[in-house]
Amino acid sequence: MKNLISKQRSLLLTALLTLLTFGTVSAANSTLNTADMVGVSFWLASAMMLASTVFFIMERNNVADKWKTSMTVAALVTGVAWYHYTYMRDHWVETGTSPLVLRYIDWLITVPLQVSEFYLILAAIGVASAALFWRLFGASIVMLVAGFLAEANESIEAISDGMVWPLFIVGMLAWIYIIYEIWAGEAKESVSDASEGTQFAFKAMALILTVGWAIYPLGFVLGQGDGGTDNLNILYNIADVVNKTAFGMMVWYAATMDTKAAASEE
Ligand SMILES: *C/C=C(C)/C=C/C=C(C)/C=C/C1=C(C)CCCC1(C)C
Repeated sequence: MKNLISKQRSLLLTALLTLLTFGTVSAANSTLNTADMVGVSFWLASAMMLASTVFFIMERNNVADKWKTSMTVAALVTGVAWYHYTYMRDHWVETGTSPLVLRYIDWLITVPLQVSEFYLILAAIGVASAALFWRLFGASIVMLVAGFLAEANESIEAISDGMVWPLFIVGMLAWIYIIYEIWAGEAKESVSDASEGTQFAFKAMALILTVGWAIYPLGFVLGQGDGGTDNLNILYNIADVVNKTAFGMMVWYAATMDTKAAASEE
C-alpha cells in the first residue's frame, strides 16, 4: 500500500514536470541554428537535466530510506538546473552572449545544494559536524561571488580590468580550501568504517568536487581570450552535466549498492 502511494506520488511529480515543460521548453520564438555548437550544448544540457530529474525522482522509491533524501537533493539539483537551462538556452540563441546572471543564480542555488548532499552522506553515518557544513557552504559562496564579480567586470563599472585575475585567485583559493577540507579534513578518517556504498559515495563526491569542478576554472581561463565566449559556455555546460547529472548517478549507484547489500544481510 505504502509502495503504491509513493509510486502514485512520483507519477504525479513526473506529470507535473512534463506540464511545466510545455511552457518553457518548446521555445516557440527561438530557433536553434544547427551549426551553433554552443547552442547545441545548451540544448543537450537542458535535455539531460530534465531526464536526470525524472530518473532520480522515480528511482528514489527503489533505495533504502536513509538514501531517499540524498536522491531528492540530487533531483533538486538537476531540476533547478533544468529550469535555468531552458532560459539560458534561449538567452544564448537570441543574443549570442553569455547568460551570466542566470548562470550564477543557478550556481548559487545548486552549489549549496551539492554541499548539503555531501553533508547528508556524512550525516547518514553520523560523522558530519554542522561546523563542517558551514565551512564548506561559506567557501563555496566566496568562490561563486568572486567568480561572478570577475566575469561581470565589463558590466559593473566599479570593477576594473585589473581586478579580474585577483578576483579569480580569490575564487581559486576558496575552491582549494574546499578540496583541502574533503581530502585532509575531519571527514575522511571517519568514513573508512562506513558501508561500501557510503565509502563509494564519499569518494565519488570528493572526485567530483576536485576533478569535476576543475572544468569551471578551466572554462573561465579559456574564456578570456578571443572567441572566449564560446569556450567558456561549452566548458561550463559540459561541467554542469558532469557535476549535476553524473554526480546524481553516483549517489544513485551508491544508494543502490547499499540497499542491495543491506537486503542480502537480512
Ligand atoms: C552545478 C554547478 C556547479 C557545481 C558549479 C560549480 C562552479 C565552480 C566550481 C566554479 C569555480 C570557479 C573558480 C574555482 C574560480 C573562480 C571562477 C569560478 C567561479 C568559475
